[in-house]
Amino acid sequence: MSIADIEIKKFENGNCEEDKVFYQAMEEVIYSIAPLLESDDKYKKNAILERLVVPDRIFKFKVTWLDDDNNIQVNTGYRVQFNNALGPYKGGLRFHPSVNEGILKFLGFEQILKNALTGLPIGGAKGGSDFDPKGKSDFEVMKFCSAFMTELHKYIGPRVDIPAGDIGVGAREIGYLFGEYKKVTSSYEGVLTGKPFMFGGSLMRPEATGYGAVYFTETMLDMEGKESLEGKICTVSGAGNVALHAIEKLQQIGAIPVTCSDSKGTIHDSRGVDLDLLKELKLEKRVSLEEYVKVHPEARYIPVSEYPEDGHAVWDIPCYAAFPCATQNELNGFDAQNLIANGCISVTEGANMPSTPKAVNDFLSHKICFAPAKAANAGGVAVSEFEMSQNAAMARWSFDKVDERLKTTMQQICKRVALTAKDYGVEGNYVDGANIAGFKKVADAMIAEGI
Ligand code: NDP
Ligand code: 2IT
Repeated sequence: MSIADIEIKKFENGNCEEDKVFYQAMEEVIYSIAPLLESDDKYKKNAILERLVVPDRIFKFKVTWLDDDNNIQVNTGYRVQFNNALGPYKGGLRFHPSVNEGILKFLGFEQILKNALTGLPIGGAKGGSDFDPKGKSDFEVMKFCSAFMTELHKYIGPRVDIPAGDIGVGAREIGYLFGEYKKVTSSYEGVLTGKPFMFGGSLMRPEATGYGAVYFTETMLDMEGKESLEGKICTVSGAGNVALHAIEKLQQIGAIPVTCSDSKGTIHDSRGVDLDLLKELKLEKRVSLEEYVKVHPEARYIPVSEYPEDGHAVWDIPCYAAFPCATQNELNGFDAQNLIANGCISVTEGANMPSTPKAVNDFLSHKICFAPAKAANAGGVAVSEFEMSQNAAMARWSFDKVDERLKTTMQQICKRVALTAKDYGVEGNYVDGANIAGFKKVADAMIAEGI
């Protein structure tokens, strides 16, 4: 039995249904870091793994609010403060009906290692609620955000824990959350990132995750001796913050993104996605992608119901590089086989853990350049940290300065990950490289800080 198998056995008992995604994230890390644990027994002596997989604390609270028909609504709110060895707790808030403690533990755990990879002084956290912003009026979203922050403000602070956005939480929600925080604490401070620019948000924070994923991919392709993305067909899933800005950056560098998707269906526009239309539909009107083909009847809309249950339409479309940017486990073994068969050479995870373990194994065994989420989508949280720096210094950085720093950060992460993989005998495996490099940084800090 390998060292990784032994470690995994220890955690198997607590593996309930809700914790499945958390367990999936943890298992990948444990297998990756086996060579590190074998190379130095200080990690075992200090019980780093046992300590790292248990959150420092989890807050769970009731959120009561009044809808537009004056009905009382009740949701559950959470904040998982996972690890602050490297800096204050940092990570997004997700508002989606599927949110539960297990999903937030998976996201918080990934966030620890992702934040470590940025090289910036930030720990890992995640939070959110089972509230569904879809179909709610602005006023209802505001009332929910106020009620959520009435409780959350007790646990956060600019030097304690700094939330940001994630699925269902963008500038609108962050604005309402900030307003309530200000009201209940009487203080005006950088307690949230992803704020609108007019009250302390960083330029380029909205673009950062998508742009960063493309910067990472360009560096990875260059290091692996592959052709660049220029002139190449790319497929992107999702139609939210990360997907829209990945598409935008791909277009800027001369690639041709031909797809996007939401929870109801996929758009395939072989001439290249109309980004202005997409932004109008998703950011302003907040409607289904089905509307896209009313303006562009030559594009194809494939509803989820018309595609076989074991796969997703986006990954059936031939491409040079794929960018899953929607949600966890959206790309499975069936999809991976489709991508590989159709000649895809590169997969970059814009979303958190969008590929199932089977898909990841298939990519690695077929020598696909595979950029795992905790490295490839770290641009969002990196620019969040830049926002914290600007707020603390009462400064404003220009768009170009943020962009330059984001690009450098993504290049450095990519190189560190590739180098670590090489050092531990798994050259070209960015999954192991990212897990080992991130874990080592946090673990060494935990050891230095004592128990
Ligand atoms: P958004 O809420 O802006 O967009 C999410 C998109 O994904 C929407 O198009 C949504 O479709 C789609 N989606 C959500 N759930 C599903 C599903 N079950 N099946 C198919 N499509 C789905 O979120 P973000 O773009 O911010 O986040 C996307 C991913 O990126 C998440 O995994 C998030 O954790 C990760 N991420 C986000 C960062 C950020 O800075 N925002 C930073 C790093 C990672 P619909 O509108 O129909 O629900
Ligand atoms: O998953 C992520 O990295 C985010 N949702 C962004 C976190 C942040 O604090 O900016």
